[in-house]
Amino acid sequence: EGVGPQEYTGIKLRVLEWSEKAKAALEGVGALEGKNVFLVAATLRPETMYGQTNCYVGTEVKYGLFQINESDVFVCTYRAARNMAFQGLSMEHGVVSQLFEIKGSPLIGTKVKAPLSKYKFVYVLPMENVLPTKGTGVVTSVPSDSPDDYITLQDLIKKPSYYNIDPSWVSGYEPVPIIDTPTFGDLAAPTVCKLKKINSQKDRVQLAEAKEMVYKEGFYSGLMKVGDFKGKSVQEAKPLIKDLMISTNEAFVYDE
Ligand code: A2H
Repeated sequence: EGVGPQEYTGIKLRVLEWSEKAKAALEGVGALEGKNVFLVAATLRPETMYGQTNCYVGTEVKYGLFQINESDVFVCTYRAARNMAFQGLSMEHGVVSQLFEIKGSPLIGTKVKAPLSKYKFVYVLPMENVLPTKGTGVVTSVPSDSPDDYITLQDLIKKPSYYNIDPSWVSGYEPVPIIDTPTFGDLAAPTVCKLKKINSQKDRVQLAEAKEMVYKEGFYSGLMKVGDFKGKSVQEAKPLIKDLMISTNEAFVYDE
């Protein structure tokens, strides 16, 4: 980190139904009526959005609901909302309009619509290593191509009660083969996690190595297996898929 500006793609995951706890907490926040509310995830890999199976937040991370424009409310960290306000994404330059503050924990179990995903809806789930100081504090999960996302999902499948989640929020959400690679096949993250015998999201060092291996292989040798740019290389498809989601108002450029 700290090597200069990073360009992320902000992905808008529309809230379809709040969790029971979020519903209770947000009761009486009248400003939400008639608004589209989105959990906003920051990604470096927009071309992987076809493989989204869920969305992660940190249970202890503080989020806000921010009025972004007439129609949209974003859920992200205050830090990210402030950056967005200085990048021309708010109604008034530099002005943050926070409607409500809420921790990650009550957001768990919320149903959202993930753009380009084959799943009609996905759930908001807990991840231990979500940094409040990076991106929006919301991570969209692509277990086929991100070792962190894959191993966290495995943890949740193995120990739903420990993580306080309903098993139905993870069952049926298999990793989706979206990118073919010569070395690790079309489920690169699960393959590398198995090769390196990574057991849980607590194996930080191993995971960092796995992340590097999968990222390089996908970026330099990956071919899209699905979607609008099927057959193209990952390098070619990345900006095209980013622009496609921007054109449908499902994504935006976010720098930090
Ligand atoms: B990436 P960098 Cl498929 N805390 O998106 C922890 N991780 C975060 C985060 C936060 N607050 N905000 C974003 N991220 C994740 C997709 C993906 C990502 C794939 C493969 C690798 C990968 C799906 N998750 O990242 O430190 C987000 O996950 C590996 C580099 O700014 C984001 O992109 O380099 C990436 O980390 C940004 O990490």
